[in-house]
Amino acid sequence: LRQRAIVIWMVGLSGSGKSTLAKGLEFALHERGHLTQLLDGDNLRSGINNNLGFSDADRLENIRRSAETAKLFLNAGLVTICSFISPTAEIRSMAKNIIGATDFYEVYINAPFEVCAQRDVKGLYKKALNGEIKNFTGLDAPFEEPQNPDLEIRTGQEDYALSLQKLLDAILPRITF
Ligand code: GGZ
Repeated sequence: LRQRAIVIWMVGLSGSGKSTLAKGLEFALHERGHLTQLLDGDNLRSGINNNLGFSDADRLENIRRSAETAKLFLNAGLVTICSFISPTAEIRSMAKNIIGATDFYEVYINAPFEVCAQRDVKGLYKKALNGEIKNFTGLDAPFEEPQNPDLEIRTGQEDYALSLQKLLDAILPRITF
């Protein structure tokens, strides 16, 4: 196997399509013989980050540990796909600093708040809008849009197949040589 390892850091609101695209990307890379590791809120917040919530400080620590974990997989040679809301410029620059700019590829999964709230796959937006969840990203917790991502995918405007194709087209040349 020949691959150049990088960290693909996917940023976006809850329900924007990060996890779905991350899983689709991982499958497509596996089909091509690549070795990958997927890191997301689900597998890290249930384990090493299980003492963290959604305050600003906890999100910063969540991303710090997640980026350090991603760096270990990067250094082991895996294409490491990270899917975290990563809501602020501060959080994202910390992740980039931990991983190192040359191996960090930032993808903004851009779907408007209204679209994510409309989808509401997990019912979280309904709860947040009813005041049952505090510090919800985009509502009463900040989401600063990435100003200069390496790639932007507009899942509100294009379907899954096209989004995944754009992601693959951008990533494959960066991990093959
Ligand atoms: C945002 C929340 C919250 C609050 C629970 N705000 O769509 P999901 O459910 O599966 O993904 C979201 C996940 C966000 O975790 P991250 O580790 O990616 O966030 S961060 O980068 O900001 O640290 C959502 C769920 O957790 N969730 N409460 N208050 N999302």
